[in-house]
Amino acid sequence: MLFLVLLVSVFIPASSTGKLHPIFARANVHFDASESVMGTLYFIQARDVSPVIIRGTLTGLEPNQTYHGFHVHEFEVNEGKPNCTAAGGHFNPSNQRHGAPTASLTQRHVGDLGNIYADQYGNATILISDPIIKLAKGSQSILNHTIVIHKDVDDLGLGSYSDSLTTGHAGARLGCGFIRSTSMTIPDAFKIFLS
Ligand SMILES: *[C@@H]1O[C@H](CO)[C@@H](O)[C@H](O)[C@H]1NC(C)=O
Ligand SMILES: *[C@@H]1O[C@H](CO)[C@@H](O)[C@H](O)[C@H]1NC(C)=O
Ligand SMILES: *[C@@H]1O[C@H](CO)[C@@H](O)[C@H](O)[C@H]1NC(C)=O
Ligand SMILES: *[C@@H]1O[C@H](CO)[C@@H](O)[C@H](O)[C@H]1NC(C)=O
Ligand SMILES: [Cu+2]
Ligand SMILES: [Zn+2]
Repeated sequence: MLFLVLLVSVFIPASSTGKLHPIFARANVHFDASESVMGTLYFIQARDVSPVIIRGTLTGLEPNQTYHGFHVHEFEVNEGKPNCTAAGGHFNPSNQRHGAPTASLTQRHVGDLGNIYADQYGNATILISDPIIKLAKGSQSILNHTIVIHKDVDDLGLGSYSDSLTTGHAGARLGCGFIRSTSMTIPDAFKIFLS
């Protein structure tokens, strides 16, 4: 319910918070080096100052593995059969350390979205609101970058591994998808983001 209020509020114009001008994107997520589909993610930013909301379902994750690192990585991948290694490192335009999604811009990579939770069947329902990634033009825009799902949990930079401050020690790349700008009607957006 709280989220519904938040979501409706981002659709309602208020001159003090910038002009309503929703931008949408989607990512067709595939297993690494495979045509096999993991799911579809939708992104919306309602106005320049709004958070980006990510909604979608991913399936086929290993049952009972629970948390999986979830980041925007730097480079484009093929949309039909992605090579997730080719996505490069975390999207990090302001050259910061790896961190938690709740951290400020100087304490995380722009692409650091933390973890997604997969249930005992290996399905993950994603509903994330992030204030740092953008769809609007600018250095923090994730359009034309790639979302990556990892095998292991992201330690948010708090672990003592050598790669905790670069990758969160999140391990192999299970799947990924290129984040492409897309158009959507407002009724369709309500269906996707309020379902
Ligand atoms: C996947 O991308 C990596 C990094 O760019 C590259 O080294 C590797 O050869 C690629 N694999 C295939 C099968 O193209
Ligand atoms: C996952 O955990 C549930 C609950 O503990 C268990 O019943 C199920 O067998 C587990 N599934 C696998 C594939 O390990
Ligand atoms: C997991 O997702 C698959 C694919 O969408 C679906 O067929 C299955 O019913 C889901 N399982 C559960 C328990 O939600
Ligand atoms: C994304 O790529 C498309 C096609 O190459 C290009 O037209 C568009 O300007 C790019 N968008 C951003 C935000 O880089
Ligand atoms: Cu990653
Ligand atoms: Zn990172």
